[in-house]
Amino acid sequence: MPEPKQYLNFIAGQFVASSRTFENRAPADDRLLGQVHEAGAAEVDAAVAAARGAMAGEWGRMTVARRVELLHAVADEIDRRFDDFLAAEIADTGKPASVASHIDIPRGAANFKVFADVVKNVPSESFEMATPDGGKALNYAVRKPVGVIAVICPWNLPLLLMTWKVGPALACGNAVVVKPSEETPATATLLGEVMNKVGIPAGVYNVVHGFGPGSAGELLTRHPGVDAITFTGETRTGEAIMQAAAKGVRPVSLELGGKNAAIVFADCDFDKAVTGVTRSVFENCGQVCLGTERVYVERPIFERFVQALKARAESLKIGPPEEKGVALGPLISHEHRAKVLSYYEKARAEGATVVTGGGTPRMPGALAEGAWIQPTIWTGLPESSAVIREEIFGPCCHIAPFDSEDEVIALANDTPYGLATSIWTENLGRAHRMAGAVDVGICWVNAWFLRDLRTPFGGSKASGIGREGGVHSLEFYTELRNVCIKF
Ligand code: NAD
Ligand code: 6OD
Repeated sequence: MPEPKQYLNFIAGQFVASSRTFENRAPADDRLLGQVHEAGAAEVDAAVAAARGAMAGEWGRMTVARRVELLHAVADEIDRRFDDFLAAEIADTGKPASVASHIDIPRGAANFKVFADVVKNVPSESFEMATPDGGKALNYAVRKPVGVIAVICPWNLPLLLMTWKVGPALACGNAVVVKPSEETPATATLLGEVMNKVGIPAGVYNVVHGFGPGSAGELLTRHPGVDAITFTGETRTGEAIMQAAAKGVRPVSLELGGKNAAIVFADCDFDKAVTGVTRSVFENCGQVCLGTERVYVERPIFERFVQALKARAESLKIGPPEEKGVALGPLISHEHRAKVLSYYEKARAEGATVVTGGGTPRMPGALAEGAWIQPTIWTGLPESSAVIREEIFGPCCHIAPFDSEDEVIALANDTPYGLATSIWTENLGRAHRMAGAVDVGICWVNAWFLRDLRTPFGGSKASGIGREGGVHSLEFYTELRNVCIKF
């Protein structure tokens, strides 16, 4: 049994303890992984001061070429320590090693390389103009770092979503203070070791641990030394962060919740659609913001599709991260399981047909203490049901039939959220029509969670503000300055 770890804050290149700690437990079996050092006002002040110091020092003067070189070195060092990152991520989240080793950790490294290359290659605009006195002026735009960026992260894809912000922020020359989720402190802490190893100057990357309200999250987002806030998490938390950002008129980038629809037409490639929807509903135990919780299937294939998805759900092997063939880990915590199970109860109370699941699996030995849950499918609920309207963030979906494009567009768009949709059809014209009609930031056709990091990523309506990815990240992480020279 390994010794419980100490998850320390990382401030100005040093690992820093604090007087208050809280437990980090593994969702797979509730074992104690270690003690997390909660940052108070003193640690948050120190982290912000370290970041400001870095901006005023070597980092602020560094050439783009050197910054790019360093960020490539960060990615290479994550790759070199792949097994350490993998072990840390699967202990904190309980997700299958097969998932974390294909998605979370490789993306953790890629996020540094891709944005370093974007910054290296991005052109700037220039306009020559005639002036009233018969002369000329040349306008050109230059990108400057914004300053100190607060990065507030969720627990579902901890390294991936944290580096998705830290990569572009650093590539653009900013310094960051990261507040990882209280549920998943490990990989952000480990990244501090990587930063020191490759020679990122002290203060460029800082980590403060803790909770949201009344803790490190709120202290950081309210801190006057923070110039901008980038946040991924629940829509309600996004509202609180936007209020904090209003003081000082600081920019926010918000990647928030979703209630995403999958739309399956009778002309789809049936097996591909079933495989795709199985992934979009159940991957990461349903804890992906882009995941599907509402499935609409064209009536001629409705019954066949429900039975096929049921068979797939029942074939998913539930088990601990390292076990071969496991497809479904636990939920992140007992608290989150209680929330998801409350929706399982609501579905029953509202008269759903429970096609499969609806409860918790029996797990052997120590695993019986984990936050396990059954993959669940419902049919027969009215669209007004809480299960169809509210984000659950678990391995579950409701399936309803539809009869026409217009009907399914109205159903898919009838939600306060607007994050992602996946559409399954072999009809090209229909694919384009539907992609134009659904009110979301990301629309996949015959795919799901297929990512090209150069593309705009974000949500409409209550799913977020702003777009990140490729050059779109530069819009948030840089100030674009126009220089006008008369000659
Ligand atoms: P959460 O909002 O509960 O917490 C996210 C982070 O915010 C945590 O670090 C938390 O400590 C911090 N926080 C909470 N209250 C705060 C406050 N008042 N001030 C400052 N910080 C505060 O979200 P979660 O439960 O960690 O993640 C799940 C949610 O995230 C789901 O709603 C999911 O849809 C969403 N999500 C969205 C995206 C996206 O790209 N749109 C990606 C992943 C997750
Ligand atoms: O792939 C990404 O860049 C991204 N931001 C994914 C978000 C997943 C949400 O859980």
